[in-house]
This record gives sequence, structure tokens and C-alpha cells, in this order.
Amino acid sequence: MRSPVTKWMAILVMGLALASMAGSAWSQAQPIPIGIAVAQTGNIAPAGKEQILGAQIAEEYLNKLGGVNGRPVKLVLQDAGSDEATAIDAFQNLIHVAGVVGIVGPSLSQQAFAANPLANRAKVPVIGPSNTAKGITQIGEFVSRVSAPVSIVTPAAIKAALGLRPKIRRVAVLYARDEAFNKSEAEAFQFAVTETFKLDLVTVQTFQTTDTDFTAQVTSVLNAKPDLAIISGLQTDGATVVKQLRELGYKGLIIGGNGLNTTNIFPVCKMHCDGLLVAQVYSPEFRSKVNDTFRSMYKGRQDKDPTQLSAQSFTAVQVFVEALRAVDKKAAIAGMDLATLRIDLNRQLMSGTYETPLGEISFTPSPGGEINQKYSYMAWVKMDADGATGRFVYWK
Ligand code: 1QQ
Repeated sequence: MRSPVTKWMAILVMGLALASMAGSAWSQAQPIPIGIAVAQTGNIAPAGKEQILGAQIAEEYLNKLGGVNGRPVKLVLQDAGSDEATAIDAFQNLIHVAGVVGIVGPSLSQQAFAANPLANRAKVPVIGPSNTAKGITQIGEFVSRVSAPVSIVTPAAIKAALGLRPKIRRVAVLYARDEAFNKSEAEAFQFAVTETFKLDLVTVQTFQTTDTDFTAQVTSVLNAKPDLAIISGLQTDGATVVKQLRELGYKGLIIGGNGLNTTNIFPVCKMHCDGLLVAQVYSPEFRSKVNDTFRSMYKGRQDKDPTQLSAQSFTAVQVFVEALRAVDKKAAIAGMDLATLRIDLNRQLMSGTYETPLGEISFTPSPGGEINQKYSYMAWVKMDADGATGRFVYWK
């Protein structure tokens, strides 16, 4: 293993070499590097896997269509881990060593608040594939996201729950207090409960994403007698809260936040996942040319429908590639230095409109970068009789 000092020396030397390259024009045949800095390790790695798959399908699909006007793109994968330090390292590497034109990542909002400022200072465009906390795009003008923020998604889930059970009045919220995303999402849920829908917030319980026993919180929730429980956690902790709520006798509806928006929860809450409501900004059933193709390419690899996380990372890569094509048409990328290309690419991507698996999307004007998206959905979890496998069932 290399020592940290040796590692950073190597990065510095390679970075200097790249900096001198950045001044010269790109060769025509060179694939265009796009950085993918999502979780390959740590507690959110299962989400990162889905994101990498979506990005790789986009790479294959877009290169088959000619890449950037004849020149292929190439994903550069760098493990952003599940913490801030690893995400920062990944960003440094992609920006200064790999010389990517832009970055898709990181997986968590918590990491984005730490790593995105580096990219913003270096004038490297970052597209958040799954960062939903309030304040992400305010990090700077080089930061955008294809993930709808919590303020949009959370009221839709409560509205759907009320549609199913109009008599709901008493609401409990449980959330992970150690993640920026969960704090933001829980705040948005609470606002929707008390202000938008004028319901009674009967208890708010917090936990840590590393916790495994939620008996104390669940007991407090049961004592408060809610008819709706809302959980904002990540995959394993969030699904364990669902499981323990049911095991201890909770019978009401449960809404899961974006952290539970994955089939990876099924092995954790098993049959207790059944009936869980999760708001969606992607549906595999959305009919369009690009989504039909994405869905069938995904099914070819996984034998199941794509998840929102995969669709969003596909979309982020697609946005980069379509914006690169547009930049190249205005002034050939082949004659451009990397620093100029990154700035032009950011400007271009923010102003485009894209037909993606998420539907038609665009971004709020600079320095906005917030996604404009037409469609949203609700889904509930339907587990199979064996309690081991299941699926999300969508409705509009
Ligand atoms: C965020 C999220 C996570 C659930 C993405 C994996 O929404 O961190 O903002």
C-alpha cells in the first residue's frame, strides 16, 4: 500500500503533467473523459452500484449513437465512498489527474456539501445524480442536479397517503440526524405535515444511519398513536425501522423517503416492506424512445426494471454528452483547452432541454441548476408471498 504522502506526490506530478496538457488542444481520436464519483464502498455502496450501472448504460447507448459528433465518451470511475473525505479525494483525482470534463456525483447530499465546492472553485461542472437536500445547487454556478429536491417530492407522498386514507390526522416522523439529506428531507416532511396539509405532528424521533436497534424510537412512536409514519433514513437503517415498526405492532401507513427508494430494502424489511409508499420521479413504465431503450438495456443486465437511481445517473451522463455535442457544434472541441471546455460545457448544459428516461428536463437559469421535470409518480411496495422478492407498483 502506498503511504498518503506518496499518493499525493503521485497525484501532484500527474496533475502537473495534465495541467501542461490542458493548455494544448485535444486530439480528435481521444475519448472524452466524464468522471463518475459515486459510492463503491461504505454504507451507500448499493446505491452507488445502481448509479454506475445507469451511467454505463448511458455510455454504451450514447457511444452507439456516435458519442460527441463521432468522438466517443469514456467514463472514469472513482470511488467516492460514503463519507466526505473519500468524496473529496475522488473529486481531486478526477479534476486534477484524470482531467475529466465534468463529474457525475457524489451519491449523498452530505458528501456534495463537502466535495462540490472544490469542483466549483476549479470551474468543473458537477451534475448531482441523487442529491436531494435543500441548498445543493446554491453551492455554486458549476453545480446542477438531475434529482428533484425534497421540497417537491415530500408533499407528493403525503398527498398520496391522504388519497388512500383520507382520515389520516396523526403523523409521526422518524429520521437519521447524521445525514444532511435526512435532516433536509425530514424538515420538508414536517413542513408539509403541519403547514401544507394541517395535520398533527404527534412525535418526531431521530436515529443514526449506523444504528441497528430502533426499539426506543418505535416505542415512542407507538405511544403517540399515529395513523401515518414517515421514515427518512438511508437504505439499511430506513428499512430496519420499517421492519421494527411492523414487528412491534404498528398497523398504519408508512411513507419512506428517498433513501428507501430502492429494491435494496427488500432483503432488509422483507414481507414488512409490503405496502410501503415511496414518491418517485422516475417510472420504468414511462413510454418514450429513450426510456424504452434504457429499460430494455437495463433488463438485459439485471433481469428487473431500472430504479430511479439508475435512471438519474443515466440522465446525468446523457446531459453531459448532449451538451458536449452542442458545444462542439459551436466551436470544435478538438481545438479547445480543458479549462475553456469545462466552462463552455457548464454554460451549455444549464441552457439545454433533454429528452431523458425521466421525461423532458431542463435546468433553472444560471446560477440555478435546479431540475425542471414534468413528471412525478407514486409507488408502493408489493412483496411476493415468500417475502424475499418484490417490486414497486407505480401509479401517477
Ligand atoms: C441524498 C439522497 C440519497 C438517498 C441518495 C442516495 O437523496 O443524499 O440527497
